[in-house]
Amino acid sequence: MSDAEWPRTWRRHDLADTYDVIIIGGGVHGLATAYYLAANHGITNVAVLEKSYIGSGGSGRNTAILRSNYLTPEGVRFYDRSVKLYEHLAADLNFNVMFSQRGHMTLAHNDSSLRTMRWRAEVNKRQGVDSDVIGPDEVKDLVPHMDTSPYARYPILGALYHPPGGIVRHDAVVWGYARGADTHGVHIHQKTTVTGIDVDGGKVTGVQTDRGRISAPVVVNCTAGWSTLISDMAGVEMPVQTFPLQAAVTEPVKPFLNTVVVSGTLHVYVSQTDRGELVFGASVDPFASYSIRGSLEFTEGLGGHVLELMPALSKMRLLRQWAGLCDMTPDYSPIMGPTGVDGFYVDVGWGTYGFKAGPVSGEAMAACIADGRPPEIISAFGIDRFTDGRLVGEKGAAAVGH
Ligand code: PYC
Repeated sequence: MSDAEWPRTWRRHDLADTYDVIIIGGGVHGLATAYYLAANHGITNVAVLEKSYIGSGGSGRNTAILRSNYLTPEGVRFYDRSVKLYEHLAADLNFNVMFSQRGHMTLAHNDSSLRTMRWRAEVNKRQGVDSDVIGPDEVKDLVPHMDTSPYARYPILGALYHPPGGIVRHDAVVWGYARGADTHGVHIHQKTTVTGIDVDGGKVTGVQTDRGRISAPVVVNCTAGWSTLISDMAGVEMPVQTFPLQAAVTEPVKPFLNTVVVSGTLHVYVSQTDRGELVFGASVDPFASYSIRGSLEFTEGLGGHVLELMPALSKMRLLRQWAGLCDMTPDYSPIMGPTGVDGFYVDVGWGTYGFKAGPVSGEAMAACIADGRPPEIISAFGIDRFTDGRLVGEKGAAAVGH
């Protein structure tokens, strides 16, 4: 089949003058919101505006780890709904997203980490999520290459083990939602930059773009990295700071690592892709920035920490490194729902948790827009919690330090 004959996965459209809903951001959150608006609520006169190409932001820069072993009941319920949606996503979208539920292990190297793991395991179990604390012998059974000797510099005292966690093919999730939304009639406009949001008498009326103005009674900010800049355009201030998060990938080798491994103490997480590469990440950079460049400091630190855990990897070569942008909120939970501007909604502040929340966020934001009020599953994540003092602290569930 020549390139010319290859069927387009989503179509190109002229920019219409008016839509019922404009979604800013063509990542998994924006595309999933568009898809569920159309598929679940019959709202199809929807545009997704993406300043670059779809999936070019956080959706294409994450390490594709899925899990629901959070710390708060609100967080566990929310991310568990996402895992459930991911379990059926390939069938729902008729697109192979390669979700591999290979288990997720968070190592404890000291007593206080072990205490947090036990706490998380209890909260998880009460919410019906499969998650438990295991000992060093079980860690060794699951990951034979791990140095579980008590004489290691950072001995492994145990781990929080979460069998439903795993990895997914992140591009496929983006493309699957894009194709699904397109099939329902949603317009996906790539290379379309929003330059302003029009508000009249406290109500949103449309957006300005570098391709012209569009009217809409509903505008949704589904961006990451630029979420404060977009919200500022509507006059809505977000308690968000943006930090880069770096990642790296090695050459492919034979499969040997069948579990996602996280060490918060060593600031590293690693999984092996179906192609055999190891994908690594670490903690967010220690300064606020919009840079998406990798740094030598990151690779040096990463290499040292990975070898503490698995000395056998010393000969592996890193092929690439990159960074994505993380919008951190004060409590490490997202900001979702309506704002003080009528018709202006936000789905932002994802920190390092954004990709795994794509499906549930799309489903919940679509319901919020269609019904005019946030569904129960996101009721704890409204922006007013920062003024009312109802924070949902999820720092303790982070894969690595922040
Ligand atoms: O929360 O599992 C996580 C995660 C991994 C990488 C970034 N966040």
